[in-house]
Amino acid sequence: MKRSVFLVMTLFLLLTVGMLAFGNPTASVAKPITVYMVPKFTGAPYFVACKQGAMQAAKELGELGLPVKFYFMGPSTANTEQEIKTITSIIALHPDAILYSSNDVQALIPVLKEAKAAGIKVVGFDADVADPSARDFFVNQVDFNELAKTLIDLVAKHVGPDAGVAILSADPNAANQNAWIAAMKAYMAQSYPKMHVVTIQYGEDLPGPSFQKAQTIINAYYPKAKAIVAITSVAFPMAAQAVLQAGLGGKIYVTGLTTPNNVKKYIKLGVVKEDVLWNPVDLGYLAMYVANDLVRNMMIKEINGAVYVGGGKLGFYKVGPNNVILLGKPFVFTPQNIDQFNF
Ligand code: RAM
Repeated sequence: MKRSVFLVMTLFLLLTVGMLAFGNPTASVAKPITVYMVPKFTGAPYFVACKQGAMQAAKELGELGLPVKFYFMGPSTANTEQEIKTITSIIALHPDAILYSSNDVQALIPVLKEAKAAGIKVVGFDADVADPSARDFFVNQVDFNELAKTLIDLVAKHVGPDAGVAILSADPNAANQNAWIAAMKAYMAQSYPKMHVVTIQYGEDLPGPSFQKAQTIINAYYPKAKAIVAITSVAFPMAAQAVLQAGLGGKIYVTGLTTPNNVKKYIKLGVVKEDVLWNPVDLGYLAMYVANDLVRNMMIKEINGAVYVGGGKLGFYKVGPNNVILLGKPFVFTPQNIDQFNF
């Protein structure tokens, strides 16, 4: 970032916060804003971590004189219909912003548009919908191609460049998982032309069905598939459990995306060697800052037209095409580092 741009941003932030917190003797604290976070489902450590990050940001903003009333609401397990109902009920409460992670790439579009039409700022995080005009911004947790490279390089390293791969996904209509699958296939074709996807199974982000689909992979596709890449936080521990129960630990390489606490046990048992993710706490934190900046009109416009958003302690983020803000890079948890993390 150019030094002048950085200086302008710093000055802007100091002035805004200074004005809101100290500058106005009659009202040193701004009017509270109300923000609802609607995850795909509430009952998983992954989304609890997102919630923690959002709460942290809300607390910080409050301390800066920018109070936020924060609510976390959604279906307890993955369910598109319930998610739509939740958002419909929230619209009736007229909040300032809704943060969503969509179970389905299409089905939420009308209800998000309804929220926007009602004057509510709509910010996606984790999983988007297909129509960018249905929301204001989307906070993307990780670059699709970097994530694909990280997962597929691990498969190549442990199983070989010609490995048969079984993918265990979430809902067949999940935007994030489908984008990662496409990126993994493209990266395989480019870097390991003999590697191939043997099957894709969908466990709907539910523990029971994910476990069953992992068993299907083991019973119907092993040894053609010697790697399972489980790309939902719910499915990965289920796949590890299925491989353990089948007595195939070390024979089928299992990796994927989940919170570290979900796979510590399997790492200790040697069934899992690596777990890949990003920081879900930071994801919720950044999404909350984006909502705040949007509602309070605190986005920063640079001279050449680029827009930046202030992400609190995470720094400034440039808004990309289609109003997507990229959080960062994938992180690999290994037997050596996993005990440093507790989420
Ligand atoms: C699940 C959800 C979420 C995804 C993580 C990795 O909990 O499907 O959208 O980002 O896994």
